[in-house]
Amino acid sequence: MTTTALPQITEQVETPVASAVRVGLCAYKKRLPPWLFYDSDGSRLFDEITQVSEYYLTRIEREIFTAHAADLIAQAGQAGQSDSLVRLRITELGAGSADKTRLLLKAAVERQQTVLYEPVDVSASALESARERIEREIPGVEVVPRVMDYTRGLDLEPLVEGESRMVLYIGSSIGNFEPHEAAGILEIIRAGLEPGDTLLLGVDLRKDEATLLAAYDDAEGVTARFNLNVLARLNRELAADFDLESFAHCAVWNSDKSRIEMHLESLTDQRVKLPALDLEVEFAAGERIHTENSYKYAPGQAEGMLSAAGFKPEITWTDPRGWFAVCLGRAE
Ligand code: AVJ
Repeated sequence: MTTTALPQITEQVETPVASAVRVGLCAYKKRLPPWLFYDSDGSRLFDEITQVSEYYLTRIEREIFTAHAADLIAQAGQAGQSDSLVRLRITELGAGSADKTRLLLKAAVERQQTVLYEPVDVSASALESARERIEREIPGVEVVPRVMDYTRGLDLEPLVEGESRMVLYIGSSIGNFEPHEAAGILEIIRAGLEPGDTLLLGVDLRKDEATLLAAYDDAEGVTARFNLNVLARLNRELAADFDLESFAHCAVWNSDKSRIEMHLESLTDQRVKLPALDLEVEFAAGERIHTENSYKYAPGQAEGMLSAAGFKPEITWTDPRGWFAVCLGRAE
């Protein structure tokens, strides 16, 4: 009998972090994708951002939910003529700490006594802590976490008889994506739903430049730390030697594209080693790494995006100044 050795796998496949960093820092215009922000320090810093006074997005969306949670839930549950029989199941994309969601979950429990809540996230640990906290704090909510990258497809549990699904995609999370990518994500969501199900989309609206810039460059420097943390993460995970003192946070309003951009600007000519990637990257003084886009929408634009993806926009709730919009679309 002869034995044949299995071929040896010599080349390691890179992790998603390593390959995103290699692609982004080898490009002519250097960039890093915004999902790299959210390691455990970055997620904590983002929670801190949501409490900074200049960062109006979270506060205003929460005010909208505080004022309208009951109408919002009633409207979503109005799937047909015999609406009193429809039970909502609430699915949230990119749930994070799910703080504002509580207001909607409480309103759902008031309407139907119990509610099944399915937070979807790529991080199993974030979902687990959200589950414990929400089940402890809101009796009547059963939390069933789903670990999934929704940008690649939405593979949800089928509903039971008499249920309708309400998907929450709030916090202007969609604003991180280019318009064509955002359209694709809404189509993915629609494909995972049945006619009559709903999508609640939260988007940040265009407003004066000073307000926008302050929200992404707060006086306390929390957003700067959040942005710079991506370099600290590369130092931790890829043994890189970024000197955090020689890069500066910068926020820019790009009016043509209607987006806030975040960059990290090199303050000197320098060379950075990334041994885990077997790579050295040169920076000229003033050269930037583009780390995030945060699109700001015109009134009516989110409704147009919903229509294009196969949802009928039903109601939009906004704040008195028109800074943020929450739109309910129904799958057709
Ligand atoms: C979580 C994507 C909505 O774009 O406002 C906050 C992330 N970046 N401050 C946003 C963020 C800088 C945030 N989103």
